[in-house]
Amino acid sequence: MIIIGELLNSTREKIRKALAEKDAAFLQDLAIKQQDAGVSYIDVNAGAFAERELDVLEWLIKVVREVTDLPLSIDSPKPEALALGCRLAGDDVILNSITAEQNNFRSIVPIIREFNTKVIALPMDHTGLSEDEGKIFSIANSLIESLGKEGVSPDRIFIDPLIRPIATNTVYGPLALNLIRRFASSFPETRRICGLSNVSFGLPKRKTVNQTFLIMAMASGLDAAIMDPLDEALMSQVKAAQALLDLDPYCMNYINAMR
Ligand code: THG
Repeated sequence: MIIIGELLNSTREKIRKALAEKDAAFLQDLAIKQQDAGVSYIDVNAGAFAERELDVLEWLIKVVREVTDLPLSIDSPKPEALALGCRLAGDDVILNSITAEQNNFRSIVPIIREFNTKVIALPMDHTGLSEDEGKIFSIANSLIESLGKEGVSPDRIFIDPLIRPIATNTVYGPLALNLIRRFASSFPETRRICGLSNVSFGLPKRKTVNQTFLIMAMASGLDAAIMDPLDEALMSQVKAAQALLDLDPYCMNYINAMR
C-alpha cells in the first residue's frame, strides 16, 4: 500500500487557521508526524484560499521542505497550482489530480510530461460527478487511454473511484468498491487510490467507518490511499490486510511493525 498523508489540507479548520496565521511550526510538526508514521507521500492542499491559493501553496510547500524531503502529492484542480507545486517540490511528485474534462486535461498533460510526474486520474468529465457505475467506468477507461496516447504510461496513473459520503447515500459504499474491483481487473497496470476519509463525512465515530472501509477496499484491489496516518489502528490494519492478501511474504512487515 502506498500511503499518502491527508493532514495538510486547508479544508481542515486547524490547517486553514495555521496557514492564515503563518504558523509554520504547527504545519511542520504535522509533516514530521506523518513522515514518522511511515507515509510515502504528503498531500498538500491550499484550495480553501481561493484566489490566494497559489501564494499559500507556495508558502506551505517551502515550510514543509524545511523539515522533510518526502515526496508530495499536490492537491488542486488548478493547472497553475500543480505546475507551481512541481517547481517547488522536487522529485517524484504526484499531481492530484487530472480529469477527463477537456480544458483540465489539455492544461495538465504538459505538466505531467515536463516534470515526469505520477498523476491521480478522476473519472469525471464536463458533466461533473456521475452516480452511474457504467458511466464512471467508461470515463475512467477513456481517461487512461487518452493519457496513454500522451505518453503517460499506466504505471504512473492512480485511478480514483471518487468516494462520496455514505451519510448522503449508502449506495456510495458498494459503488466505490465495485469500481475498485473493475479497475483492478481491467487496468491491472494502473494503481487504485481513494480519499478514504470522504466516506465517513457526517457520521459519528468516523475512524471506525474509515477503518472498515479501507479493509474492504484493499480486498477489492485498492493499493494506495490518501488517509490519516496518525490513526494507529488504521495503520495496523493496513499491515494486517496486506499479510492477509498475500502482499507480505512470511508476514515480515506485519511482524516487524508489531514488535
Ligand atoms: N481523491 C483525491 N484527492 C482527495 C480526495 C479524494 N483530496 C482531498 C480528500 N479527497 C482527501 N483528503 C481529506 C482530508 C481530510 C478529510 C477528508 C479527506 C477530513 N477532514 C476532517 C474534516 O474536515 O471534517 C478533519 C477532521 C480533523 O481531523 O480536523 O475528513 O477523494 N484524489
